[in-house]
Amino acid sequence: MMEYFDIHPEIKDAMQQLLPVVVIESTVWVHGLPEEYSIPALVECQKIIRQEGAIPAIVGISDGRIKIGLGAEDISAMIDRKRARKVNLRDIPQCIQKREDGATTVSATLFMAHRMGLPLVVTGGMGGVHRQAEKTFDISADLTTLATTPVALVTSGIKSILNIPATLEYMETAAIPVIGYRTDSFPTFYCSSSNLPVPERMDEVDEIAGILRIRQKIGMKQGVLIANPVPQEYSLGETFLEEVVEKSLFEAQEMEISGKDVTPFLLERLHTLTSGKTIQANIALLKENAALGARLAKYLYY
Ligand code: PSU
Ligand code: MN
Repeated sequence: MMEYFDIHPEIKDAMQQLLPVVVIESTVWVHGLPEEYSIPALVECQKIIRQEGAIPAIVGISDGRIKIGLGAEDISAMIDRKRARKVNLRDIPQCIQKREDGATTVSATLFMAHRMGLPLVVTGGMGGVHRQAEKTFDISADLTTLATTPVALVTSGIKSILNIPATLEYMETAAIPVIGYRTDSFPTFYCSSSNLPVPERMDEVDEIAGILRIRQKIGMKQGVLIANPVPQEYSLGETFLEEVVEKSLFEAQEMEISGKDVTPFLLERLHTLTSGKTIQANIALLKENAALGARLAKYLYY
């Protein structure tokens, strides 16, 4: 298996010494944020993780090699080469075979973390059941992968562009536990709250870590979603957000955007329609998730 992996020496060392490692996906930096924001935000997130006493491991595919522990300069180079595809779980082998660059989504990153024996992944907001999924069948592989991969995922809930109640139902069916960190209501990425309750609320990191440990010991195979709301001061108003989401969804339909292009398109439209407010929220929540991920990783061992 290691034939296709390049593991950064720092990560190798950390794993040998059982130091806390926080795995970070790469699609958000390459396709989810404009470059002028993404690289500084990534540098900031890495710094936060280190300050909290853990080691950041960005995962992606470069020239057909699976990389565990990319640097911000590698992501920047990947953006400049402009050929990084968005790699879902199913795309990994093809990306390797064609020696392409690939930015890994949550689904691909969960898989890689699990193969490495690393217990925790951080993102902004994971994918879910899309609105109108009953017609389009658009359900993110993030969900199906989390249902079958025992890794903890720190996210700010799911994106407001999705069908949130349907995604919560899906997670109940798939036996994915959803833990609200210091929140009673399920956060929806740009919004710190929704009218939907979280199935579990936990206020302390060691309590969450305890649950992860029990799950590992009794051999549960699902991942765990840890929902960490965007900080209040960056949270967008629900009505305003709904308005711009509806508008972007309409545009996507008109332009016949489908498949993996849907999410990046909608994020980009929202960034424009909110004059950058969603970018600020996105960056703020990524930093929060990096910090929480690092604090949590310190309680976990491989
Ligand atoms: N969170 C963000 N920005 C993003 C994403 C998440 O803040 O760009 C990406 C993640 O990589 C996630 C992907 O896995 O969107 C989901 O895409 P889709 O809906 O096509 O499965
Ligand atoms: Mn999709």
